[in-house]
Amino acid sequence: MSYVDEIYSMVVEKNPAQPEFHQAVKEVLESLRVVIEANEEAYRRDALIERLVTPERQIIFRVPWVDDKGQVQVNNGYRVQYNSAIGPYKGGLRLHPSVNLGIIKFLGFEQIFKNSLTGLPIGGGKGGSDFDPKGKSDREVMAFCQSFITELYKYIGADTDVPAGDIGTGAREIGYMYGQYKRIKDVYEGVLTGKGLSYGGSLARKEATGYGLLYITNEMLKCNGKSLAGMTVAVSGSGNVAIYATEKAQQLGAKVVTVSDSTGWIYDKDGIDVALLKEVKEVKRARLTEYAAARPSAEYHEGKGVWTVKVDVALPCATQNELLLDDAKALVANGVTAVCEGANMPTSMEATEYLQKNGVLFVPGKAANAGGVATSALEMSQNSERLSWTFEEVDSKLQTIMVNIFHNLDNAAKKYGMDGNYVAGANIAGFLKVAEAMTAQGIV
Ligand code: NDP
Ligand code: 2IT
Repeated sequence: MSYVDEIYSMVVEKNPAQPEFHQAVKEVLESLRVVIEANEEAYRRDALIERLVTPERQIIFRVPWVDDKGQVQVNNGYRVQYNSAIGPYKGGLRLHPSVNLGIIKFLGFEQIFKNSLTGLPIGGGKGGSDFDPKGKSDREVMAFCQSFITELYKYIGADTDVPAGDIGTGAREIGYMYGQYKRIKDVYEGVLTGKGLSYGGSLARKEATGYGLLYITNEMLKCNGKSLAGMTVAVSGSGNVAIYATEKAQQLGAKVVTVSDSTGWIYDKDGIDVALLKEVKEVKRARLTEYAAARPSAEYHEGKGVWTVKVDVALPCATQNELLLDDAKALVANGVTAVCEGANMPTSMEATEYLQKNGVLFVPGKAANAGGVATSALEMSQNSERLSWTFEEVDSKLQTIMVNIFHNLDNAAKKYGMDGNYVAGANIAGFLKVAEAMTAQGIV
């Protein structure tokens, strides 16, 4: 059996019932096969790939909190500190009922390569809880966040591990967590990113993931002789990533005709009204039915369906495995040009392969959504120097980073004989830097 196949079998055997984690490892290892086989002897001797797929540390803890009725609730908390070869652990905290160890490990594993691709000194980590902020009062969310940090504070720090937002964790949650960390540790440090602007947050962090997705999409289309201006776009999700992807796509001259949430989706033939979407989702924390009720040009549909709409570009920005083989077939049948992932692993492997085989330009999440964590690293820099940069400064650095990421993965794909395969390019380029740092630092 080849080294790659051995490692994949070991991962499946040692980590049962974690299908998303297996999927993430499989996708990366398949891309790395050519690199690993060329260095097999040294990597085997150093067990480099075994170390790469095994988290440095996994923390699982109880999170008790009291709801508004006086009832004690108990959730599970997680932080997987995956790889610190190139910097302190960095990655978001997901608050969603579907969270379990396998989900956090898949996200943490992806984060290693994503963070490497940014070119900034950040290692990979991820955390979260099966707590569902939806439908909870602000006081309940605060009670949960304070209890979560009362345990997690022991393991994080500005130079150790710097969590941030992800699904269900936005400015409100980061604020409550930051306050509790400061109260316990009595230090004012950049231990979390995505903070509010009045207490150390960075301008443009809120917009960064969605904007970054469009910067890389735009560059990729340009390098393939196409232009985003005038194109029609389908976005899924209606959270942080989806909202700012929609905003930037429209600023760049495209028309976004869909958004979705976990109950339904919108088709808006006139293009999504971003101000209204922000009002419904960011201010009222309401469902998309409210968007449809306020917008005559919008149709609301229950369930899934954004990938059935005829578009030039598809941007999955909700969650993992939301774009499956049948969705890929529908997109191809409708003549889609590009699919770029705003979410983490939204496209299944079968769907990705189908899109690539049918000539669709495909940029994977670990490259396409890296603008969020890259801007988090810029927030860390500002906190360290105790200064705040302007929106334009941060946004211009973000643009440069996203353009560089595209050229890095494009060049890596070409160098290894897989021209245009941006999945392979992203995995290889992300891996090589981490592997070199791990090798240089000895067996740790
Ligand atoms: P939000 O919580 O702001 O929004 C998530 C959106 O996706 C909501 O519209 C939500 O609908 C929908 N969604 C979530 N889970 C499901 C599900 N199981 N089925 C259907 N719809 C679902 O999260 P973000 O926008 O921050 O994150 C979206 C994706 O982007 C995630 O994959 C995240 O890991 C990734 N990402 C986020 C970054 C960031 O900076 N925030 C950076 C890089 C990647 P509903 O409200 O109904 O649940
Ligand atoms: O998946 C991700 O990259 C994020 N949720 C952002 C992580 C961060 O540290 O900003």
